[in-house]
Amino acid sequence: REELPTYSVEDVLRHNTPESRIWITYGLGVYDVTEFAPNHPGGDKILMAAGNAIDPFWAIYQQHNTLQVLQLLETFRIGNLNKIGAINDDDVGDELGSPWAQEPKRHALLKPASKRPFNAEPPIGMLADKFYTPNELFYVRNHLPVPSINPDEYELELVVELSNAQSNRTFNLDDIQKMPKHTVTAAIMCGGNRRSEMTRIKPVKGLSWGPGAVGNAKWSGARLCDVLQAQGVQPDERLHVIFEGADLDPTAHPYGASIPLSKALDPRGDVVLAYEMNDQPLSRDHGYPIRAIVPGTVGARNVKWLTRIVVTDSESDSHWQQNDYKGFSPSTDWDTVDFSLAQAIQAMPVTSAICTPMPEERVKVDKDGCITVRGYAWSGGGRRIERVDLTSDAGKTWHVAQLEQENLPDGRHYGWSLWTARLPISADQQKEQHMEIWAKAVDSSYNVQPEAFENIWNLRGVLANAYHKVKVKLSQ
Ligand code: MTE
Ligand code: MO
Repeated sequence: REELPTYSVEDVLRHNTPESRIWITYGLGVYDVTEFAPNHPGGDKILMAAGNAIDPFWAIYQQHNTLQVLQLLETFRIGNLNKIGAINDDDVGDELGSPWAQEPKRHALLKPASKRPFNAEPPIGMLADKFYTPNELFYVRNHLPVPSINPDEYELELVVELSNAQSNRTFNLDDIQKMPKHTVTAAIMCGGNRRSEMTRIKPVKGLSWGPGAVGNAKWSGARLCDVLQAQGVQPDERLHVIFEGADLDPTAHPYGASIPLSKALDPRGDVVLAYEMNDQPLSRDHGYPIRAIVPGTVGARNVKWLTRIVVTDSESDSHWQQNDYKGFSPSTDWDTVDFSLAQAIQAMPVTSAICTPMPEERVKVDKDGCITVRGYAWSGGGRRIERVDLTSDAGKTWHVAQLEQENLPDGRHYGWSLWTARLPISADQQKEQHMEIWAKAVDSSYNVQPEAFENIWNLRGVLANAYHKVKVKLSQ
C-alpha cells in the first residue's frame, strides 16, 4: 500500500466519467473502477460515487460490507488519499457564537445546493429506492440557521383572533403528545423542485434544485383540527392559520407562512402538528420538536420548529408568504413583477421525475429488448396519480408505467407514487446509442404535466413541472 502514489481530493474529483476514468475512494484508498463499472451488479449506480467517496453509499447499501467485496475492491487500488477524511471539506468549524455554530450533522450523500443556510437533496438515483424516503436522505430546505430547542423548555403558543374575541393558549411538548396521535403519509415538495431544468431555458432566481427536493414520509402528531376545535374555532372561509418557526432572520423575524383555515379544520385535510417522521422523533433539520405538516401543499407552508399558530383574518405577512413562492406569466420580469397580484402557492400541480436511469447513464438493453425506468410522481391537493406515461421516441409511442401507491381515496391521497416502466427499444434506437426518455404524469383530475418549460417559465423558477426528459446512452 505504502509504495502506491498519493492523490489529492481534487485529483479524485477530476476522474468522474468513463472518459476521464472513474475513480472512487474508500477510507484512505483510491480505486480506479473504470473497467469494473460495466460489470457492477448494481449497474451504473456506482457512478453516483464517481470522483467521490463510496463510504456513505455503502453505509446504505449494506450488501457491500463483506470480505469478498472488500477484497475485490482492493484489486482496483491505485493509490492513497493525502488527507484523512479529506473528501468532506465542510467540517470547517464555525467560531462560537456564530449562528451557524450549532448546525446538525448531515448525511454525506445530501448534496448541498447551499451550505449556509443548509439546502441539499439526495442523489436522484436513490430517490425511488424506497416508498418512504429514509429520514437522513430526505432533502433539507432551510432559509436560516437551525434553531436549537430544548424539549423541556419548548412552548407552542396558539392565538385565536376573531373579530369579537381573542384567546391565547400555550402547549408544551407533553400536551401535544398526549392528544390523539394521527399518522398521515405525505410527500413534501419544495416549490422550487426541478428549478435547474427551468433555468436552462432562461435564468431564474433561486437555488438550483434538481428533481430531488421532494421526499415521502409517514408523519405522526396531533391533528390541527382537533387542537383548533378544542379552542372553539368554527369554520370561516375568510380566516387563515399562520405558522411561525423558531428560526429568526437577522431582524429577529421568524420564518412564517399561512394556510386557509378551511384546510386546517378539514379532518380530510390531515394537517398535523408532527413530532415523528417515519416513526422516529423529528431530526433537527426537519423541525424538531414539532413542525406543521400540511399534506398536498407546497413545502414552504410546512413550517418547522413551530412556536406560534395564529388564527386570524389575514395571511402571514412574512416575506415567504407575500414576496416569494408565487407563480407568474413567462413575460413577467423583475421590472414588472407585482407580488401582491399573485396568489401564494398552496396545492402543488402534478409532476413526475425519472430517477433511474440517471442522466447520461449507460443503460443495457435486456434480452427482451427493453430497458427499465423508475421514478416518482405526485400531485398536490390530495389528488391521486392516475397514470404515468413514458416515451423513448419523442411521443410517437407511449408506455404506461406500473404504480406503487397507497390505496387511499382521491382527495386524501397525499403520499407520492413510485412507478416502474419497461420501455421497448427498437433496433434503430439501439444503433443510435443515444436516446432521450420522457415521463409525464396524469392526476385524478386528469391534470397532466405541460410538455415544455418555455410556456411555464417564471422568474422565481417555481412550479417547474414540465415533462421530465433524461438523455441516456445505450450499450449492448
Ligand atoms: N420552516 C421553517 N421554520 N424554516 C424554513 O426555512 N423551509 C420551508 C419549510 N418549512 C422552512 C420551513 C420550505 S421552503 C420547505 S421546501 C420545507 O420546509 C422543507 O422541509 P424539509 O427541510 O424538512 O425537507
Ligand atoms: Mo421550499
